[in-house]
Amino acid sequence: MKIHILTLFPNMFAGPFDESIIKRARERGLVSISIYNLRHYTQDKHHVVDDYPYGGGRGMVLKPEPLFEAVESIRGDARIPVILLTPQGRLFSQQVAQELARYDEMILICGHYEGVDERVREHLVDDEISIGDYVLSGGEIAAMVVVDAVARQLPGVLGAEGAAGEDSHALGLLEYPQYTRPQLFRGWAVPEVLLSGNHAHIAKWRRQQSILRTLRRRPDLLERAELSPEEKGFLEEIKKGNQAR
Ligand code: 6GU
Repeated sequence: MKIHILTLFPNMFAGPFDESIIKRARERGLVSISIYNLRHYTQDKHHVVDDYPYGGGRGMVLKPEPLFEAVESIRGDARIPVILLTPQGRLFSQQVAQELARYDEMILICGHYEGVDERVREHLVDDEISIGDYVLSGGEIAAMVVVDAVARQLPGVLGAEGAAGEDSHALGLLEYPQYTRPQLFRGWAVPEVLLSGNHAHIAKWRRQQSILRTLRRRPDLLERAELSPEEKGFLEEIKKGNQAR
């Protein structure tokens, strides 16, 4: 997959894509990430990218020309989806990450200031994404979040770390508790079942822990989770127990 990122702050991207899983994916040619400085797509002497809002009000608005110039120079005649990162976008999730992972190529625009000229939304952008209900100083960190979550979905990106299909949220449940050595740390023991060597017992315990944890922390997720009849029974039992207490 080819990802193009348009930003006023290209230096912000030094680092996150140069470590760990994304670094390896880039080195192996599974994903390519190109960063473009919007200021390079201005035509005026002072490389102005923003201006005052018509009608007055606070803040500055990103001008349409550099954004159109940049997108058109990247895509030429090709049809590449253009996604604006903005707190007004649809909420990003594991499902949206899976959806974007199906593209061969995409262009991400990092919004800034009080926003972008509405004509960019209407005539250039195909999709708008927000990573959560809070306001960031710009779309850059959101773009990094989207790129990381999408790249993990691409075939071959996760090696020894396992498959993205097993990631928490992909299954609609939170991850079960993990332990490593030592078996006893400051008097706190690792649950006996994990030492048993009985893989069926371990798998069942982990599923139950995932269900418990999801019920306690994110009951909203349980509605989408696929549970076996036995697991539904388990869930009903703990719900009953909770009511009794
Ligand atoms: Cl995509 N941009 C900004 N500026 N703030 C955000 C966001 C995006 N998603 C959540 N908050």
